[in-house]
Amino acid sequence: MTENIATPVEINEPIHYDPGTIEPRWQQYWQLNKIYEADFGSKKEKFYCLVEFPYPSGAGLHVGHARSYASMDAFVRYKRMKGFNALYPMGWDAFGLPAENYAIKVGIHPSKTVAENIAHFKVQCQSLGLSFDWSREINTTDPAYYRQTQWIFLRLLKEGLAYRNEVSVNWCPTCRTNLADEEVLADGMHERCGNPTEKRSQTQWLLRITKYAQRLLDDLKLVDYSDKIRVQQENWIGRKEGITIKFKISAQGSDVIEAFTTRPDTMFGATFIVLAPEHYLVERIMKGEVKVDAKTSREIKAYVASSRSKTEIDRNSKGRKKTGVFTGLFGLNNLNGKLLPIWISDFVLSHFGTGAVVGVPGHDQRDFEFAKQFGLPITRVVVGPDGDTSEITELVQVQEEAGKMVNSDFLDGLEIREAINKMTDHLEAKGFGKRTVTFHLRDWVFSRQHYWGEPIPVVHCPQCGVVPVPEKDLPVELPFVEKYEPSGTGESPLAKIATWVNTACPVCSAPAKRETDTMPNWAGSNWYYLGYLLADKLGNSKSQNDPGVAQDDVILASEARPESTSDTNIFSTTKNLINHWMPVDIYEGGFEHTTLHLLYSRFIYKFLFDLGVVPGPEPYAKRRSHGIVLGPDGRKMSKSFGNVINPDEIVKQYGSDTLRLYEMFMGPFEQSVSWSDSSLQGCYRFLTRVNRLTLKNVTNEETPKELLIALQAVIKKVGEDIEALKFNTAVAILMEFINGWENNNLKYEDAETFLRLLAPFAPHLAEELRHKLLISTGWDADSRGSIHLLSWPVYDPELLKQDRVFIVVQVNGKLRDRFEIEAGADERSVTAAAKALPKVKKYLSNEHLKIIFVPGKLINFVVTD
Ligand code: ANZ
Ligand code: ZN
Repeated sequence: MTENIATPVEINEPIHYDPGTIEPRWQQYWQLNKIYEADFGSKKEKFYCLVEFPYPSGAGLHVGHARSYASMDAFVRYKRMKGFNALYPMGWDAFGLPAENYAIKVGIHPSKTVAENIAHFKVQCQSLGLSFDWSREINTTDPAYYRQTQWIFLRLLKEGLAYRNEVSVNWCPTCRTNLADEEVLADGMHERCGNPTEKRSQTQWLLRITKYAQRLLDDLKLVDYSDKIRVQQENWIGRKEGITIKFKISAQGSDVIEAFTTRPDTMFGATFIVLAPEHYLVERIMKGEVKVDAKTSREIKAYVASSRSKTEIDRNSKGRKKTGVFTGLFGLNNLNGKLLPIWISDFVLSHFGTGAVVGVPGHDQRDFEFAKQFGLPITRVVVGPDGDTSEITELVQVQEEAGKMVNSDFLDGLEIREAINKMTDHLEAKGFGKRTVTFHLRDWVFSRQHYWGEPIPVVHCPQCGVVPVPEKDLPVELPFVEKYEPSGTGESPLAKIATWVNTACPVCSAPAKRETDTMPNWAGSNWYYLGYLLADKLGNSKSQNDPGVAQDDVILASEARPESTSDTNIFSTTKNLINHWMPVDIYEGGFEHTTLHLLYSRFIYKFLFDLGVVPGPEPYAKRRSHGIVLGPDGRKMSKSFGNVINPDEIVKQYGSDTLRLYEMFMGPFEQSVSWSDSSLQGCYRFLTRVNRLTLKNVTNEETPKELLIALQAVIKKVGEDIEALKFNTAVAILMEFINGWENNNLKYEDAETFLRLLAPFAPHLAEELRHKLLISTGWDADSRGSIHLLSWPVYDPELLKQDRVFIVVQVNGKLRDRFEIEAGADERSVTAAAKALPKVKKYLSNEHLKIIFVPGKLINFVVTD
């Protein structure tokens, strides 16, 4: 590998930092020598670093992508130098609406725009010098790739985890398409087009993710996610323990209502029952199966119709004006024989609990608002703060966490917690209710009525019903279409291609029709971390969807392909590979994907685990997320604000090393940061100085002791900081170090050590300078290959001990003393030394001492007495 250096560096170049010349040269060298390809035959310890693969939009790579990719690139480069066999792959999540919408607008086939966008993204990634292993590139729209996506779907179907059901779906009248909940913003607008959405009912494919809800929650214990991410997962899963209570409906035969509550302690305070407009009893009333008078029936019908257009937030928020209709019916409270009027109101959600609520207006704010609106009685059953037992009249209601029960028969005097247990036991013993666990998580609506997605591989046969396409016939390829417009009826544009839709039933050979729904754009990213491992096995099959092929003579690759004889399950033939590389060691990406994509891919991975395809229950051992890069004005970057920073421009002006370094230096990795040109220029100046110092201040004489000691501290700190994803402080200490270099010379070896430390952050310049060092000195280094294949420097602990710093000691923020200690000293030893100082000691009472410690700099004792 080291023999064929493609582009030797000229020795007599001027001392001028010219990234525009050196960067493309080294990029080419790295690529030719394949230095970043993971070794799939290696016995070295593996390290799998995953960053979220982009949707290749027309806008190209933005500085947010660059923050993630460059930082993790530094991390991976460091791991390689630490001796790991690292895998850092990249690919394209290329199905989805934008390409389709663009096709509708300008009439260019999505496969064409996607290919162009990918080419552009790839050039951008390469111009950043990212060390991706391009030999494992994947593309979710490649038939060879989505063949596996379809295979997973068929297995889900086989296990009863994919099913069809009539569901209430979000409908965007503008895009004329159905949407998943997560595509609808909090204000009810469609995430992509910004227009209002509605609800309507349609048969859809769903995945039974709820069956995995408990495991998705429990297994968070097995992984290392940052707290914020873990909490997002927990909240979305939303496990709640409570009880479902039965209420007989008076004068209506056998009908009962079941209501889910987390507060059975308050049941003596129940004064009404409320049903969601979608509740089955409401449906029965409207069909005339449950009798109410004609006027009420009309009112109910009108009310149910009007609630259709409201969003969940509109319906359920506290403080919104409550609406509703009284049904004229009553439910029996078994506890005290009281009759509770049954109302219908849209603040009750159909898909949470049982879609029916016991109204306890004394202690639940939405119930309170409802009771006020309709003049329903309000009963106190929990004693308020300060022993308040008066009637409840104020508008402000709290759902209390603690308090004693009143007006509640056998619960009187008990604390809420005890009362909940006692009541739950009582209701269960009497057969009035049943302990229930509910989840916020819903089954996942998995079909879209769109063209640009993976076809769902089933056939509808008039005799046999829904028939899966046999695995050997996968992939079911997307045909080429000329018209992409949604049909507007809610059907996919695929429904209009007769030659594709009409097929034979795989079971009985009778004429049958293909499913025309496609998968949502989350489907391909469910398993892409495995896709990289199989990239070569997936083959580089090019799509047959050549835009030049006319619609009528569509040829599907699956038809043209000879009868497949091999194992249809690629996963089983690559088991060793998967067992070796999984789980992903670290997964990094934006916060916008830490709820759904993370949950969906965890679910699919668990399913694959149950099938025996993967070695463990969790795909990602560790997950972190970077903060957003905001515009220079502190606002989110957006075309409309005119504050978008284009990475290409920065690379052109300053070089990619400066951009990379700056994106790591800009602030703590997990925090959002505003773009700063002056800080960017500071990074450029730093690299310019490194360039000059390496070419001028290097000799064959020993490095001065001070500087050598300082270098040991840098080795230690940069390594520790990278491990902790503290890229900004790692860069800061490199910057600090060169101040000491300015008036001194470093010996070759030590200069090279510094370059090794710089290599993860500024890979081009580090490579260039080391190369120049080798050539100009004739010095025989241990290897003449790339700096990125050298080992990470090791510091000398003896020398490090001699590195001393001054610590400032404060008490309540006031300077009291300072003292010298070895640079790496930890909080415990610094605290002990500082406490012993006479000038400090006299201010410290031993109790209530809070310590603020800034390593290497300061300790502040906060005495609160
Ligand atoms: C009686 C009660 C008394 C409730 C009380 C609360 C406080 P949280 O509150 O988030 O834990 N609920 C049940 N099903 C519902 C539905 N389909 N739509 C809207 N609200 C519904 O969620 C549980 C509570 O939400 C339940 O407990 C119920 O109100 C309400 F002092 O029942 B509770
Ligand atoms: Zn059939």
